[in-house]
Amino acid sequence: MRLSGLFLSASLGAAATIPRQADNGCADPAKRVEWRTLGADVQKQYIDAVLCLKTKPSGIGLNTTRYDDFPYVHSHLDKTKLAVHSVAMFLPWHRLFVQVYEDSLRDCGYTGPMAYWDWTLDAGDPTKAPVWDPITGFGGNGDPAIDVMDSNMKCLVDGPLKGFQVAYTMKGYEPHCLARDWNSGIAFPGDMLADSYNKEAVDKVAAQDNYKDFRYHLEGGPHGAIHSAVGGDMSPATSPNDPIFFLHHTQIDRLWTLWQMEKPETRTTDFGGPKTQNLSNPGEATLDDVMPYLNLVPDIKVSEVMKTQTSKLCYSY
Ligand SMILES: *[C@@H]1O[C@H](CO)[C@@H](O)[C@H](O)[C@H]1NC(C)=O
Ligand SMILES: *[C@@H]1O[C@H](CO)[C@@H](O)[C@H](O)[C@H]1NC(C)=O
Ligand SMILES: [Cu+2]
Repeated sequence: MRLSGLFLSASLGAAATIPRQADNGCADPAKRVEWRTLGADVQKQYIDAVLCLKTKPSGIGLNTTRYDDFPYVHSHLDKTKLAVHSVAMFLPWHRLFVQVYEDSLRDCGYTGPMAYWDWTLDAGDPTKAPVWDPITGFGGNGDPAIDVMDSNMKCLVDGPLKGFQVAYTMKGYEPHCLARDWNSGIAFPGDMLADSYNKEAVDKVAAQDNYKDFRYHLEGGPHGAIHSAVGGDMSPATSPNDPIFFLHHTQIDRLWTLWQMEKPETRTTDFGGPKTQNLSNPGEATLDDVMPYLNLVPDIKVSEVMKTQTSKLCYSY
């Protein structure tokens, strides 16, 4: 099921008032797969759809492209009190964000499965991960000689995304080349913080027995490590500038889903932790909290996306 059709009447800032529905709307869940299993033809189709998003108009009234809507929304939420990181709604917020991106790729002709990057498979040497392939992947590290923004923004020099222009930095509208800066250019090349996202690290996260601790360790551990290790545009809150963001966050969603499926009766309703980033008074999050999307899709309650096989979302891993 495609999500966009359900959300035709976005109204400014309004919370979704769609009543909770019985979970019988997902007869045929779409299976999401690891990037390296797609095969070269489907990988090309995926990346062609990414490039296509850069040719479509914004869906939220910006003067930039559909692709740029994603880093814009993601970064603007982090500048406001409506934080979606370091708070309980980190996982459900990104779950829907990734779904909206998938729907956009489909509008651009992508017909293959939604793909994730299972970085545990590459923890031995993350620099050799198939996602960086210069022909079938997203290209590799940025070139230190091309540091256009004078701030660890090193342009890609290979792959189909070479020359990919993104529109936003944390300062606002600042068009620039897509940049990567593995290990911030300092640590030894093969490392890329892999100890934080190898199998042992992920097993430790998966061993947490409640949502609050699971979210905390997943976000601060493997999730944050990949953002830092890739560097460049992947480091600031404009990180959806790098299309690898979405393969990374599909993997994060996968780990949450697999954790939920271990005890579906309790874990598909287990939610909690800080509601806001205010350390002195964070408040306690609830399933009725409304997640903000700045018109990318209508705002929606956390409870609506706790399961991946409903009338709203319909996929499996
Ligand atoms: C697009 O909007 C930004 C402000 O967000 C502005 O700085 C920029 O000049 C605009 N670009 C064009 C081509 O109109
Ligand atoms: C954080 O919470 C404290 C205590 O309720 C409050 O005084 C303060 O204004 C809050 N800070 C922000 C930035 O909202
Ligand atoms: Cu994020």
